[in-house]
Amino acid sequence: MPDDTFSAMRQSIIDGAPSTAADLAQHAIAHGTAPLDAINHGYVPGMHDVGEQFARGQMYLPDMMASAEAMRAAMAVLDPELKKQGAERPKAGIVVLGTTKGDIHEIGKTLVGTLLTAHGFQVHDLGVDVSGEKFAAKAKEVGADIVGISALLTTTMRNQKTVIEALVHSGLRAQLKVMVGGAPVTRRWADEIGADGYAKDAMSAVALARELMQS
Ligand code: HCB
Repeated sequence: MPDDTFSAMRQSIIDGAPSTAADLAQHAIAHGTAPLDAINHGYVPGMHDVGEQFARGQMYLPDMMASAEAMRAAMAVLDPELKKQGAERPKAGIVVLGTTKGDIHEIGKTLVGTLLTAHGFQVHDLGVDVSGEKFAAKAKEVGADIVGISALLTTTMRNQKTVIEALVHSGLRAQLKVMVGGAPVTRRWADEIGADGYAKDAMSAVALARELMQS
């Protein structure tokens, strides 16, 4: 895929243009581009630009919402392509996934879920604004091997710890692994709150989940 297509994808996110973003995704698939390349080299860099412009006060909340819509439109095209691969694989493990209480950022968490599914994991996505109790109840219900907790705000990162505490209180902590991620999250933070691992992006989350299944 030529670089100018990746930059058009990036621009469609910055412009908050869902139909352009979706058309470019269709075009990429029709021309044999790996969906993950389109995500990693086109759309995600666009989201990063949006975040930086927002931080500098050059973009406002409605712009950021429009960009998220464009990302969703692209993912609606790419998601089924990514998931197709998962149906043909043996089950790699059971994952319960969600974004912490007070946090409505879902794009990164959903992408992690899609790639885990594409790599054979059975994923139960609880969505956004999820309490520790909900994580624990779902993990118990489905017999989770891994709980994946996303947080995009410095103010909601601490709720990752609350989820781990809920898992301890419900007696589940020793039976499963916890992985954390999200833009402000670091390996150091993961160690500090007693998570089993940290992943910086969706592909690393798949590698980490595989590793955690072996440990
Ligand atoms: Co939002 N927002 N936002 N936002 N937002 C951020 C996160 C800021 C960094 C922007 C900035 O200031 N530079 C900032 C947070 C600052 C901070 O806390 N330090 C911020 C803010 C301030 C806010 C509001 C408070 C703004 C306001 O209302 N004034 C508000 C919060 C609302 C709330 O949650 N209570 C808000 C709202 C929004 C929306 C609704 C407009 C929209 C979200 C829409 C949606 O998700 N449906 C939004 C967006 C889109 C962003 C940015 C621009 C992009 C986030 C994103 O989708 N990134 C973001 C800027 C940024 O992050 N650079 C900005 C792309 C994905 C692919 O990356 O990092 O989410 P990711 O996920 C990766 C990775 O972290 C890892 O894998 C993923 C895939 O590669 N990963 C995991 C994630 N979770 C994992 C879990 C695991 O177990 C393992 C790996």
